[in-house]
Amino acid sequence: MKGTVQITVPCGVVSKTILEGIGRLQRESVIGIRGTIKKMPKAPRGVEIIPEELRILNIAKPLPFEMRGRARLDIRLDERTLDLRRPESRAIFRIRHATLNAIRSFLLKEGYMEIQTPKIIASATEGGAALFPIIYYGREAFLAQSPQLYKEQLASVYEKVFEIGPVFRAEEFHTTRHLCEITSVDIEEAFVKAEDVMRVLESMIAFVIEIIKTKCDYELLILKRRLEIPRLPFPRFTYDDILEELRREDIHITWGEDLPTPALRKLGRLHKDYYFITDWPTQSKPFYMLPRGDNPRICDAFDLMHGWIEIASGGTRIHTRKLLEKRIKEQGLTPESFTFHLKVFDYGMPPHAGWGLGLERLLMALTGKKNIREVIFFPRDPRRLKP
Ligand code: AMO
Repeated sequence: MKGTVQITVPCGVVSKTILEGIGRLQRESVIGIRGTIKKMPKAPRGVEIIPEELRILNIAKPLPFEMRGRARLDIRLDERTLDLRRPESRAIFRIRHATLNAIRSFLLKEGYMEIQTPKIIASATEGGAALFPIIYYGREAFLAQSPQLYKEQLASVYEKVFEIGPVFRAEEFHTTRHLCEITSVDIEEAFVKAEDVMRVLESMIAFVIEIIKTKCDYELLILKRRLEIPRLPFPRFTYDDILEELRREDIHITWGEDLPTPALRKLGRLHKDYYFITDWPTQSKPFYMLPRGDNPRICDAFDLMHGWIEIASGGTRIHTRKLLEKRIKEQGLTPESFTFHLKVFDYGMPPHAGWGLGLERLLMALTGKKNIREVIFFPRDPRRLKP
């Protein structure tokens, strides 16, 4: 049997040594018990143990917060390992474990090969401001914001690749949905377009939910969370549709801008489940997204949303060197920093597409947690570097 069980210590039945020993214990102390199991319908598991032998392995000090009460998140995070013993936290990370397993088995079944790309890199991919610089043997280097360039390169060799790994974002904001270190699930595939990888993404989400519903029913119960398997395909709206919808709600966004938080909040009230936003302005997306042949102001990029939160983004990529160099310059970056990447495009780069999904953002959607710090073991944000 696994989990919690009630131990009852009736005076006059158990020995004096056991009674004294139990009296010395604090919550969360580590003990071993040998005893008789008795039926007890009122106990949480329907049984209780009457101890005949008690072994005290380690006595805990008084705890900094009440394990079954509602402690402030920052206090819990200061004592994260202890916090993880709370049934709710434990349930979240069981779901995280099952989610990762489900993602991996889905992508393997779909024929993607698992890759690992460097996390110490030489140049930005998602915009320079959000990079952590490091000193690498006297030279400047950075922590990777995304496996973007390497996954594109490896898709030119293996056609279908995926990576599950850490990425680092030097975020300036203090929000409930941003962290500085996250786990990113990335795919990249040759000879396909955005729409093809969007189908992979939505099928993967539906598969993950199906698995969580069956394998984590106990954890969902603890979190008081009901999950529905979403219907496929997910709704698709263009960026222009969304701007128009927001305009009707009296929120006016200049064409070309990203969607600010109040607009996202409004969208979340209008669309509660999963949906895609497609056809983004080229200027609002990274340099590697493919501009439309008929209208280069728009690119073949998409975001996957859940309510007001962006879970993933991706698109069709540029696969010719000339256009890629032009876009790098237009985004204010220097092509020389990307020589190692650009030259791969000289040797036959197939058309390709892919996406990157923030595991923690998906877990917020799955667990219903409102703060991203709840769904990562040891969060890193601008204020928190420990524990
Ligand atoms: P993007 O920068 O949109 O795209 O990141 C992909 C997904 O990662 C998650 N994410 C974050 N989660 C928590 N905190 C953060 N600071 C944070 N930053 C990003 C989001 C987001 O949707 N290379 C592209 C992907 C691609 O085109 O393949 C990229 O990195 O869920």
